[in-house]
Amino acid sequence: MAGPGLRRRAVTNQALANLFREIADMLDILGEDPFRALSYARASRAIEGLTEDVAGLVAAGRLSEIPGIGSALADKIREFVETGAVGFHGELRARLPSGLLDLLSIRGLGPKKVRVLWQDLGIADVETLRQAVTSRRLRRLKGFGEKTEANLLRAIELRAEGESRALLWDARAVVARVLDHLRTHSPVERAEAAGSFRRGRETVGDVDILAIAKDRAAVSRAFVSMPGVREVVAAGETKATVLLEYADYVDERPRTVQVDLRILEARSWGAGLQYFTGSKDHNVHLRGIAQSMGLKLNEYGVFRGEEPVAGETEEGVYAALGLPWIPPEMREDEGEIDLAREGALPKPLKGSDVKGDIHVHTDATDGTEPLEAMVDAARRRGYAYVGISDHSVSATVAFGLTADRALARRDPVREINARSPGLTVLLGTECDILDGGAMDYPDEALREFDFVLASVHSKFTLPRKEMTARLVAAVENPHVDVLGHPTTRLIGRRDPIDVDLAEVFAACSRAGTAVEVNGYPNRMDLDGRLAREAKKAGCRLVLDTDSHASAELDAMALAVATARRAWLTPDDIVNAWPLERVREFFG
Ligand code: DGT
Ligand code: CA
Ligand code: CA
Ligand code: ZN
Repeated sequence: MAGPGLRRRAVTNQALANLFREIADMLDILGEDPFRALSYARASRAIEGLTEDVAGLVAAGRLSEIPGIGSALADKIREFVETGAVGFHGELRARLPSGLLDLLSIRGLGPKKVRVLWQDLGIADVETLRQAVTSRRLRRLKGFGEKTEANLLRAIELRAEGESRALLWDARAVVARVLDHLRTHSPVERAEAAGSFRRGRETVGDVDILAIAKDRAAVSRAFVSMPGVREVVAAGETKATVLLEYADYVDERPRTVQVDLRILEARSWGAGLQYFTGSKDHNVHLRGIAQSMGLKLNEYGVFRGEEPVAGETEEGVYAALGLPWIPPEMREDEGEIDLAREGALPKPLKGSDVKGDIHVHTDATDGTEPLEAMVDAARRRGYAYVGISDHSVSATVAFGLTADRALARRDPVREINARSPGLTVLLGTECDILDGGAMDYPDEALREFDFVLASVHSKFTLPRKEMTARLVAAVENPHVDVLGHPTTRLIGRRDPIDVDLAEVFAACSRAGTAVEVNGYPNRMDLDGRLAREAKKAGCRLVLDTDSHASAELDAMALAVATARRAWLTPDDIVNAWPLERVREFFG
């Protein structure tokens, strides 16, 4: 599992960039010298874009190579590298109410607006802001209006959703930490994660861990004394609950997630795993089936009267109900039980069915590692091919490439392919879909790439009709092979665009354009339900990671979980095919 630890260099630079960004914001909120704020904001961006460790630059006395870093800022950087903090940052922080900076995490609020809210209405945290919005007190302020109020309310709700659930990617890291701790520091005989995590939901409310052990008290003790436990909510012999600290992968903010541990009897392991995996609706349906067979189903087993019929294994529990084992990702009571009874469950996709990843960024645009490093990482995963898809020119925030510069990479790609058999590098592009549905590169350029991934990165608020026409036009372009992250939602941050996906899927199906399941931690776009719709509409799908660093190639596991939630089979998925068939599909 890739965690922040695997990209240490980026973390240190990112932490300093975040700190400078916060200094700039605080200077603006306090209404101090705007030029000073600007220089911190610039420095923050410069540090974020560095490909070298800032600590290394300090050690080598090379700070002056960073553009826009004068001697005052250089002092602050050295202070940060030496002490892990910047005193000036603390001084500013002390001048502001403690919850005020949280307002900046609400979409649509920048430092200037936060200053007005604070100075004119005394709003200093998210809750008071919510109250002010619902009692319509903001619309009287200069620069705010009814529309702003409505947008802010939605942004506050989104943030609350994001705060209350952990990303599946972060939950994976938490589960790995917990299981590893229990296995190395307690006499646990068996331990697995259940709940929404095991079902592969894109976010999880809490993490459910199940265990078997003879010495239960020892396991429970080890659990509540794990590193990172912020609070012990309950500590019993069969059940314990803690709040565990972790850092959100995407914004690196410190967060907590609840973790439940239940210690089961070996004879109930399968029944407990089945019960605590859920979903609740799936379980209710199963209990109905059990009753109709004169059986009782609960977390301890399947019983006829007092007589246990099954419970030790999950397979046994399903078999006792006349069913084959159902993959956890399908357990949402959306028809899977009937299919299972008919023996018609789709064969679930395995991670090893995936033969390549074709949404990968490099440091030529907004990735953090060079082409060679990303290719090596793909090779280590055993892929047959990897598609490089850096941004097109319109994506200026992502350092988009001109068509010439993007196509100039044909030579290094050819060279890598010539000297390394086994893995084939495909040169693609993640080309922006412009407002009207035209592509950011001309057709003459698009036809030169091995594949074209078309994505929306701007103008997210077009009205539904225009947005639908925009996407339909893009997927109908004969050079476009894949529609990237079709809804553009960012979990906890940006709602999906308003678009008639049925119409877009129909167009993809007609045009032979595949649809992406993007596994990037806060995208998960399409989700399982929409990916199933796409399949029903006759579309092929592509499972991608949108990696910006080699450790993020692990996000393929999230795309695979989503594909299983969508009941997809290898034949539906372009990058589960051998290279020759993929090339044919891309034409
Ligand atoms: P989450 O944590 O909100 O992302 O979703 P889950 O599904 O992990 O829900 P959670 O942690 O409350 O419970 C884990 C599983 O335990 C749930 O999926 C099904 C089972 N479960 C919990 N409460 C009930 C219940 O009242 N009835 C039934 N049938 N199952 C339950
Ligand atoms: Ca849960
Ligand atoms: Ca739970
Ligand atoms: Zn993108």
